[in-house]
Amino acid sequence: LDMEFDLDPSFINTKYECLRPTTLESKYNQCLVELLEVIEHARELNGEERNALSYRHAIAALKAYPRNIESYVEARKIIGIGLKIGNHIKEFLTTGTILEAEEIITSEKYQILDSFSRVYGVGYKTALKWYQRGYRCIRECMKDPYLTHVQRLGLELFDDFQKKMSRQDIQEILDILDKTIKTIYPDCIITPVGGYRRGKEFNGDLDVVVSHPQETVTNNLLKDVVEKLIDNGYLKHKLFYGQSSAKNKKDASSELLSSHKNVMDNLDKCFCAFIQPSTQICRQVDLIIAPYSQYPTAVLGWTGSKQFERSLRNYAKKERKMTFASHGLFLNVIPRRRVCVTSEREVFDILGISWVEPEMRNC
Ligand code: DCP
Ligand code: MG
Repeated sequence: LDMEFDLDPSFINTKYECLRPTTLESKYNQCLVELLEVIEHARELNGEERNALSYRHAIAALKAYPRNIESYVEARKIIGIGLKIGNHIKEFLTTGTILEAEEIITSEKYQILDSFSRVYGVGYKTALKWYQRGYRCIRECMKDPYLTHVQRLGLELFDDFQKKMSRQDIQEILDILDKTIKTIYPDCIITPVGGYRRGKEFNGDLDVVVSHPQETVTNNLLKDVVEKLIDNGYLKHKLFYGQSSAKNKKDASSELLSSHKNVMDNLDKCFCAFIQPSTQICRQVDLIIAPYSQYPTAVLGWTGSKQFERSLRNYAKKERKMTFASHGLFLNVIPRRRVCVTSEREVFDILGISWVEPEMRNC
């Protein structure tokens, strides 16, 4: 009851992260957040997805909380912080740490599963399988006789993909993409999204939405762009190429798509291993093609964060009876009806959500 009065009004206590502006790092409860992130990740590696999800909600709420949490009672007033996580916070407030998180960090099994799961195209299931086969490092996994093509590539590119890109590294790649794409289609619109657009200093990959004012041009855009990038020697491997619609969900690419990007749109895309000329490091570049009419939702859907996108989809569905996806906004009537949008802002307006700057979508 007292909460509403003595808190910064920019903090909204809600279960929907998309209603709440969140910066990259919490000024306040960062240490607590980092410990809870360890437990969340351990749950994820253990296949306890629902449990992991409840940690993610709590973590997001703590990141957005505008002051240091000082008591258990205060913590429990926050939506998303229940008994379990409340108790972790109590322990943190009295001992300065969370024993379970400390134990996870030092556990050898966790460290190994964590590194396996960071291999491109590998989710917790494959990571666990490799662990159970007795492999303890990336080099040992490479000898596995059952590797898929993408897993082998992921293992070979592991060291390069682990290296983060500075904003300058990303600018270099964006300049190349811009020049290459515009020699074929001068009017293309090339928009960096993902963590880069949210202002992250260092990024593991670069996500780019490519569109063109002429709707029909996008039909062949992916093929033409990818061919050109190969011809020019930039694109070394295609990690995923095509459309990832619901019907592909059960095929071989399903773990790849659910581990790397849980993409639920049917936009053309190519996940590339891209040689950065100045460093000769292989970088992960994800190209997403959007027809002009889907460009606003593609940019919104690929800017993230993952938690922001998840909450946006849930908000649309539960509060507005709509479906939000990167390929469009729909009314959930029978038959489903597309709502035309011409800008990212318009999507917020239609959903009845206040505009959130990309830099504030870091939940
Ligand atoms: N995305 C999503 N749901 C997922 C995965 C991705 O909505 N399960 C969207 C939002 C992400 C964007 O795609 O921000 C790009 O995905 P990345 O995995 O590249 O995530 P980020 O760019 O946010 O972080 P980073 O690349 O630094 O890991
Ligand atoms: Mg990214």
